[in-house]
Amino acid sequence: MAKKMKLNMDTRRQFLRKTGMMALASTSLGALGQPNTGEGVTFAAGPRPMVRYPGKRELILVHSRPPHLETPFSTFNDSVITPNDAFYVRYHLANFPTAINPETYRLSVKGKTTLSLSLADLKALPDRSEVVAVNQCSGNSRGYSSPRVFGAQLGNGAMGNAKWTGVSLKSVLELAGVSAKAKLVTFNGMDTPVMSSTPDFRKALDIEHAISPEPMLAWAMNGEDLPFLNGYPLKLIVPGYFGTYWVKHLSDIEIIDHEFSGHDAYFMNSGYRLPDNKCLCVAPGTTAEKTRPISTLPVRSFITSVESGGVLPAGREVVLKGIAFDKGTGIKSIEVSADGGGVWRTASLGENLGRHSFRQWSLPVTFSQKGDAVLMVRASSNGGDIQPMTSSWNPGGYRRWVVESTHVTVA
Ligand SMILES: Nc1nc2c(c(=O)[nH]1)N[C@H]1C(S)=C(S)[C@@H](COP(=O)(O)O)O[C@H]1N2
Ligand SMILES: [Mo]
Repeated sequence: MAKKMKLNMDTRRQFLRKTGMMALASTSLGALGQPNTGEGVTFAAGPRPMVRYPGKRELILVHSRPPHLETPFSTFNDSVITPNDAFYVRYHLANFPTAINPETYRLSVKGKTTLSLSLADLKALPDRSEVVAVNQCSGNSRGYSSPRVFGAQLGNGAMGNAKWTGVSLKSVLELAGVSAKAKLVTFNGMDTPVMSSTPDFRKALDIEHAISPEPMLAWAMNGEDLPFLNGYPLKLIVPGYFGTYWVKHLSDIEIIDHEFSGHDAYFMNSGYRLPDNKCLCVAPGTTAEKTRPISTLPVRSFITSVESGGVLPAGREVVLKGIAFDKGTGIKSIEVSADGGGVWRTASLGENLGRHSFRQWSLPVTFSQKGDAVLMVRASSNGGDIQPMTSSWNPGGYRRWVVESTHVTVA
């Protein structure tokens, strides 16, 4: 107990010191953020500074109140698992916790009965499991939306792949008791709005989804306690679904038998929605008549071994490497083009860490000519989806789904 108290004090002290000092001490304007994709897109705000928050290495600052930090893209080339200190951070509400005592923390679960579970209670449940899964923000890559949309101008670093340890949501819901009339399960974290006019950040899952085997209550990430800024001490993991459902600092779960409505249902009923049609898109500049909540991850792939603006050698073999992922059907194949989409060659797939994980790929190529080259990667999923060559548009700039281009110089 003493150790935990001390850890908690340290976390708090460190946090206060570092957040207080950060603007003065750690903000450096020296480093550039993401380069452009080569599609002629630049970020409206110009170069983005690197910042260091507690428990984190230097990450790209998107904004600071509340913290919104992007992972530098080169991280995804270094390892298939995103390190805890490199994992991106996103909050909506400025009043987020800065110190949490693991001894007094309780998770409230309202079903037929109301439970108040400690971390020890959760860790003692019998169905502990692990999953490697991608957490991707709905707005990842929004900065490439064309025409531009409102919202954080994100590069491709609002995603990460980690091994999550916890128990199934289902087991905890069943402990509380699920009535036959149950319709939705709502989730709330410890962060709150500063002004009462701002809605709280709450999310909901359909009861069928909530009691399916996949959603998990996780206390560990890559074998360690969750990083504070990624939702310590407990986070909802929804494999295959966008990060908006992965509620951090989870404190309240409620099974309800009616619609989720009112002021605090804003992030389900107004935010994080897509046009309700087959393409989930509208003509640029227009709005959809009907919308639906954003849900699963489309299949995406990236080249990680070289970024736009990079230089590759002519006349000798270079191994192109990258990652791909989808909503959990798994990656079936990867094709790579080194000539802007003319000739496509099949890449080799790396180790399979599970169908929700990043899947690494590699392909040796030899460029015979010097000059500019456009590299592309296209993933197919076991579910039968393939990345399209052109992107569609939606007002939120959510769910980017297109074959990405990497513009390099061969020299
Ligand atoms: N409590 C809480 N949980 C939250 C959010 C939030 O603002 N508050 N933002 C959500 C969104 S939109 C994203 S993209 C992910 C980001 O997870 P991370 O910060 O752990 O990377 O957290 C989700 N969970
Ligand atoms: Mo998000």
